[in-house]
Amino acid sequence: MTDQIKELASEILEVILKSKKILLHCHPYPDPDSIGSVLAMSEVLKHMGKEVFSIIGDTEYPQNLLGLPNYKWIQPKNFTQIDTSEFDLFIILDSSSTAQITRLVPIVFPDNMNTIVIDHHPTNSKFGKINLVESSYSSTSQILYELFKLWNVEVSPDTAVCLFMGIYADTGGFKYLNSTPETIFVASELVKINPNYHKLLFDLENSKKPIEIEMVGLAFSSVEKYFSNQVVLSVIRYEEIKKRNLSKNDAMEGLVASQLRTVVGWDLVASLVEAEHNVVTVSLRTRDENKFDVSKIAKTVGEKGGGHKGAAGTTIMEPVSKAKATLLRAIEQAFPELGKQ
Ligand SMILES: [Mn+2]
Repeated sequence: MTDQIKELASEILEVILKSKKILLHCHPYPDPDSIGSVLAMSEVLKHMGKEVFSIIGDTEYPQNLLGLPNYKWIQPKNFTQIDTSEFDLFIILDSSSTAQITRLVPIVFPDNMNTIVIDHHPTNSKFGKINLVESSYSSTSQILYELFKLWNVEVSPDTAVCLFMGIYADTGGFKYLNSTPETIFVASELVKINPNYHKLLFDLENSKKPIEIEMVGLAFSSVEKYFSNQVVLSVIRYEEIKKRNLSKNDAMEGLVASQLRTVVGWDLVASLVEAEHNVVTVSLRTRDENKFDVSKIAKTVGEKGGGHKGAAGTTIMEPVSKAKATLLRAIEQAFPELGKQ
């Protein structure tokens, strides 16, 4: 537990206790850490007698997380569809910038609404009134567990399994370097409270739709290699998306960077999907985050980029061939050693 958490825990609790109606949101394409931390925080706040309203945000609720307890608490609304004047507090979880709240409009928080950011992304721009950003933590879920302990909140089985799923997913099942003894200790405490996580993990990893496999196939067949095969890209052009009449959600299934990374020697990989005309979503991964911090690329290229050393993403507003060139230039500039061993 860090000194910062200990210091901010009481300050955050004080603001919560003073608030009546609290807003929570999920970031676009929400993962188990986003959803899990929102559901866990919801339950704890409800227990404190607070009125809580949680919104899914810009994208849909993921099919592979329908087994999470109380998922119906999350309303199918985005930030533009709510009346912010009703809320005195917005607790912003697992989001490194306001673009992770909504990409539909620029965000200005009204004066009546206090804001608390709780996150673990090192690229977090600390845009809240209170900012608890712990970049050494595996997940927002892990931060929440420690906060709840400091608040003397009893973690219920529902809350426990939501936090466990967040930690599990954000550590890649305890495989990433962000998984520490502390992470596994917290996970173990959560599993003691609720040991029934196996079905949820099965559903998380085995809820694919046929279109997802088709998109993966499309991505794999588009692989291009650069810098002596150390850099590998998969590229899906807008024509392919249009031809299939895909939703943006389905198009994003073509982001296969984590699968490209499984190949020995493909040290820095990126997956590009032009889901809308001249809007290219880029997902970056590396096999060696100490050598190739891909969040540096995500931050310098395109818009609204960010993430972690080993896994990051950004959006480039260019036709896909131009976006590819922009990306390769940035990679070469950031890591001139590529292709030269
Ligand atoms: Mn997270």
